[in-house]
Amino acid sequence: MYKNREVPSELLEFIRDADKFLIAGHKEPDGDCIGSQLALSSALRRLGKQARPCSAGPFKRTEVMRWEELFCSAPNEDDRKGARVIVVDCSTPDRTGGLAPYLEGLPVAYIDHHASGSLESSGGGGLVYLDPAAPSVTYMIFYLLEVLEIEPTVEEVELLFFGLCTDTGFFRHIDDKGSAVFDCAARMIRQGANPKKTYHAMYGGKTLNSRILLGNMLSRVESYFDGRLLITTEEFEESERYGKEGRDTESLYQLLQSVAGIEAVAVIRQETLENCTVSFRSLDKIDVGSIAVFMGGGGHRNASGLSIKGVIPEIKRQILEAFEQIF
Ligand SMILES: [Mn+2]
Repeated sequence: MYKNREVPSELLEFIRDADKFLIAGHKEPDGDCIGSQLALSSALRRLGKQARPCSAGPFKRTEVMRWEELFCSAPNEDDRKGARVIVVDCSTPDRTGGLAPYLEGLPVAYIDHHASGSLESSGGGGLVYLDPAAPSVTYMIFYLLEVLEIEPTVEEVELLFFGLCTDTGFFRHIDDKGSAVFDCAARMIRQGANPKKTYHAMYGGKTLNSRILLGNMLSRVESYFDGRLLITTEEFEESERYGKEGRDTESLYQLLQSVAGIEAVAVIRQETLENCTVSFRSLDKIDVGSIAVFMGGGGHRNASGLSIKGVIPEIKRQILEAFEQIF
């Protein structure tokens, strides 16, 4: 079923030949990361194996907060003894954040779909199953379970569908080459996934403060290169005042990307007095993945980000310089 994309036999052996796993993901997990970790853990447990989902957190995004208690943030000696690690939705140990020291020295396999992930970049070695064409890691896991001949439960398939919906922006990012994604979605729905319920889980439940912050950030948008690039910022005082939990970057992107003539969007947040995060989104043409890599981050062609030392005005200047090369 998984056309042209064979699950590596090494990964199948890695899973079949052991009974104890830590299922890790990247820090600041999103729906794809959480959905992958929980569905895979649950499926492995049904095979009679031990599988413990681990995450350094923080669980900032509204849509994943409800699962925080299922994750272990500091596996102890008992948890680690004889365990193998499967890391999802990233392919370098540092992306697991505070979890990395706990995973050191354990055999590890990565399952990822980020183009910037690679064998060499996985640092300490380990097995990397990378498919940049996959719309989400849950999509890869859906087929992995099929190859392992594990029929997913309704709960597992809901989690896998949730990840697929998260990473595709509820299918808005799928283009004319994406029919396989809908084939997969149809199968997930036949097995119990519910798009209406998933949509509400993804986009409902926002705080009023998150709407107020959205308004502030919209009112501060600056337009560059004849409106092809829009930049907005979140000041340090705002993240203190409104809380990071209320962030709704997806809605912000949606609003900004609906502006006529827009090709890319950059959001700079002053996270601490010394550090910012930057996230980029682009429509088809512009490769913001390479811009993020150039600035020390990573991601996809149309969605990327980084964490960087400095204050907003100085980082804005760097972003403008980077875009000047391509515009
Ligand atoms: Mn993902």
